[in-house]
Amino acid sequence: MAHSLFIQRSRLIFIALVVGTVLTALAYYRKPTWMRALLAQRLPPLYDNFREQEQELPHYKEYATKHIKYFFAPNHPVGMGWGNVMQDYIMMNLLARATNRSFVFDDYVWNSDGSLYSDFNGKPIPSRIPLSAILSGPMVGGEPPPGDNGFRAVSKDFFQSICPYPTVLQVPSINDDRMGRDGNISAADVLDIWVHKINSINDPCLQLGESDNPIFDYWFYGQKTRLLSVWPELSASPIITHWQWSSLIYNAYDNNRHIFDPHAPPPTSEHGYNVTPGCSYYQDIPGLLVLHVRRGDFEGHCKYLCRSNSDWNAFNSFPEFIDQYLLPENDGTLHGDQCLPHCYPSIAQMVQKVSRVRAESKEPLKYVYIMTNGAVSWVDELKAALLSEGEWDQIASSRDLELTWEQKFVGQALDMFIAQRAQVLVGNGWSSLTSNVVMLRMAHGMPPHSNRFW
Ligand SMILES: Nc1nc2c(ncn2[C@@H]2O[C@H](COP(=O)(O)OP(=O)(O)O)[C@@H](O)[C@H]2O)c(=O)[nH]1
Ligand SMILES: [Mg+2]
Repeated sequence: MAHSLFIQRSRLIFIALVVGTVLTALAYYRKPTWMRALLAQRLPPLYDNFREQEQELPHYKEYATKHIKYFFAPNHPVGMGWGNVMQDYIMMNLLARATNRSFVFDDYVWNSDGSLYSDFNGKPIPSRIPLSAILSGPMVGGEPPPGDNGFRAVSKDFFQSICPYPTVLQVPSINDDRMGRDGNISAADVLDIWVHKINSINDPCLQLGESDNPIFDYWFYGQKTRLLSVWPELSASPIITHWQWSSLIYNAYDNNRHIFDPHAPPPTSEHGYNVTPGCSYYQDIPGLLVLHVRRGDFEGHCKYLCRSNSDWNAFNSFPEFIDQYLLPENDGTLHGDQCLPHCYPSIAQMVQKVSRVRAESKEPLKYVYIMTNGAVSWVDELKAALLSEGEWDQIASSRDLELTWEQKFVGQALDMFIAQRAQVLVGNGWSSLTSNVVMLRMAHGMPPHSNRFW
């Protein structure tokens, strides 16, 4: 009896062991990459040190006892690329400033369901990233430039501790048809209407509706004629004049400099994290041509953009630029025929454009850096095609960067910073990521003709 019980138990243990091993192996080898990463305990970073610092900014003590008015827009776009989110952050900061309120910053939120991690094409990513892991400077509570009397920004947590019961302004109660997609009121006029409304509110604690659409919905940025109206105000705002990336980005930049700036002198103390206008971080890198090559989701997205006759994004259309996009309706061409080579150019089309841009550049271009979300093998093909058409001292891409685990998930900001310093940039007219770089380049005095488009 005891003997057969022993055999039974041993069998059970054996079966459990086999099933366990098979399941683990299956999970490891067959499950999506994010599951493997999970099993390997390579969970995405949560940037706790950045989050902690956001809660301890030096001005909080003083602000807690002073009568200061705040403006919080909790309705930044969610589940969208950093380019779109950055646009809303900038416009909302402009509004806070125009109404003399302290700007309240939140995270870069991919997924607002309260989770720590989300699945992005089979890979785990952080659901939210503290904004200070991407940026430093005035947007995240940094000191304002000398002589500026604006209030410093505060974190959402600080705002909520000071303002447990804020006045909530619902966006649809102010945004009307004139401000809508088919309206014709300019972005500057929309801001004026909001400034007027906010200035009529005495409550120092003010926020927009949490689940409202942003005041400037994403399509607004696709209507350049309406958006460019804010340029005078925007380009003079400290948020843009003193735009700064995070220490994480500057660190990644310094560690990878040989990839996009092969003849750079070794970093000096000037390359600290306190970047101010005039410091070399704001100047161009001689000989560097940066190509923004939007791949991935743009394959399908460009077809939609072309079919719907969409215009170039936000700040990609300064009248001084060499490359202008004429909407097909204005010249009678079929949408796709005219649009796709600019939105989703083939390798051959890119090689041709690069040759032209190089020939037209006033300064000699020697190195290429391809900033992209394209696949490694495809980028290799592009590199080879560029090299077969012209001699370059070096061609590298985003895929050649060596990034720490924390830097990996904010890599787009490093690419933007590199593009900011290119001698010449070829961008994608429909991309908000390109537009944000072009906007910073224009505000920091790069020549307009150095901004080119596919
Ligand atoms: N690292 C890197 N990521 C990019 C690049 N272009 C696009 N991406 C990724 O794709 C997203 C694109 O979305 P978004 O920033 O909204 O720009 P848009 O879609 O081009 O308007 C970015 O946030 C990045 O995650 C690039 O050049 N470099
Ligand atoms: Mg986008």
